[in-house]
Amino acid sequence: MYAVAGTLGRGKSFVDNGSLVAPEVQVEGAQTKPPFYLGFATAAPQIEGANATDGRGPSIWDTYAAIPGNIDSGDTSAVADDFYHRYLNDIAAMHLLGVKKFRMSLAWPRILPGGDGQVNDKGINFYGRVIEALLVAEIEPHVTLYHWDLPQALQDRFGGWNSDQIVPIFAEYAATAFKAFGDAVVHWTTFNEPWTFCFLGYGQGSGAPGLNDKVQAWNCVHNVLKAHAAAVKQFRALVPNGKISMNLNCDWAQPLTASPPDKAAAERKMEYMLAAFADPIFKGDYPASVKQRISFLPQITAQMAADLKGSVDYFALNHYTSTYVADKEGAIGLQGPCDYSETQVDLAGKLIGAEAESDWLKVTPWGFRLMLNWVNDRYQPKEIIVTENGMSMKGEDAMPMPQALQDTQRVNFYRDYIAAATEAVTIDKVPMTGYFAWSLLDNFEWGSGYKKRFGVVHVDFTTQQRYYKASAKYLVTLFKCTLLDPTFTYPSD
Ligand code: GBH
Repeated sequence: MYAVAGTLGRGKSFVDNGSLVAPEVQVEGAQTKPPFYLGFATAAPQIEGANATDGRGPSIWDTYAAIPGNIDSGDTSAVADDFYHRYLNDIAAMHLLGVKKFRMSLAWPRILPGGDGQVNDKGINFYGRVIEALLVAEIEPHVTLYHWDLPQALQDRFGGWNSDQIVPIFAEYAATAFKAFGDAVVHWTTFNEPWTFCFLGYGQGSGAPGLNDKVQAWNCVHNVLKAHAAAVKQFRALVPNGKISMNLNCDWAQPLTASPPDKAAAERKMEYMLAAFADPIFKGDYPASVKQRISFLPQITAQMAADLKGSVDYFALNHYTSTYVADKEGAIGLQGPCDYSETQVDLAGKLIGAEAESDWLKVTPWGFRLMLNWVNDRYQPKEIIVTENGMSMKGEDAMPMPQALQDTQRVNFYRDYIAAATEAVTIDKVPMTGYFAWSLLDNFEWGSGYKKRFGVVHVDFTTQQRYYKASAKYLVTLFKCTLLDPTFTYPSD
């Protein structure tokens, strides 16, 4: 392990400024530098491990993962990538690759083990060290406050995101983080993918806290919006020069046929998945399609609308895939009565795109361009940053090492999605400025455990050794990062 973070980038031990040569990467197609920057995205509960170390409290994902049957192969996040102990090596590796942006999340249960009250100095200290190492390595941290790891105590006390008691408590946690790291970090987000944690966690039970209640899911949406506004109020006072947003995920909804009802259904699906969050923020109310169908939807008051106005400085979009959507009267979906059905096959029985390892993910780069345009047309944001995009390569976990490292399907995925986004920027004039690949490392992929690999760096979970995949080389070459180590040997302990 590099002993002194302060020498990263300036130390003599591993930086050879005389050999900034890009490696050969065998890829067909465009090699022009994209018109947006590259970063790598991660999340605390998927990489850190050390769940009981230095005073971290339990999270709802610890509890959920401990229940047999919830996670494939009975995996848990207890060790994950051991980033808690190996962060310097992983940061050094990014530095060698010439990577300039890194998206990470803070674990709320590390900073406030019980959710509120007593701050855990060791948690603050850990993130202080990570952020300092990133800055010394000339990598800008983009920090997410909440990537699904609610302190268990808050779920137990009042039902977590189902209750508006969470609002001031989240704002207190946010203020703690802003005070600690606000002068070092410019780019922040409050929440990662509230659609996912509200509807899968509270509405369907396929994520923590494992509840199956649509009313709670929509309460979660509402309380997340309120908590976001309350946190941003703190942010404006404490980090006046920072930029903040909320990471929203959306699949592109392609009408199954060209019929007007199917087109309207596809639009409704986008409204349910994305506009349910973005409309309140940008327009002050839930979309009409949602309000008409969800009888128990909480109301956005004039005060809440005013608090949400101007509460994001850039649009943070997570995007992976597309589905076909058809009109279907009386349909009940994840979010309640939604009057549409979704499928990944067309009328001829053909898949919408090539399969990945994750069932939900089909390779549809054309949908990315349409998705970016939909966001731009509806909200006209000043700036869009794509905060996640990536794939689990089909069959990767079962492949022998050399084959797994030659991850051609992932390289082609990145090539084609980045080309689609480039067209959105250069031809359609979408103001997308940044692109974060999900993910730096193979990691704890929630209910799928460790077997669905999204990293551009392979992690051997037995030894914790890391190995670059071809996709890491491809991305840094495409973006013409200034390579400090053209041989790409991972920094060792
Ligand atoms: C992101 O979610 C997450 O932010 C990240 O933590 C995660 O590791 C990464 O993507 C890769 O999955 O199983 O049919 O119910 C992406 C959006 C939304 C995709 C929920 C999977 C589950 C579909 N996710 N979806 S299903």
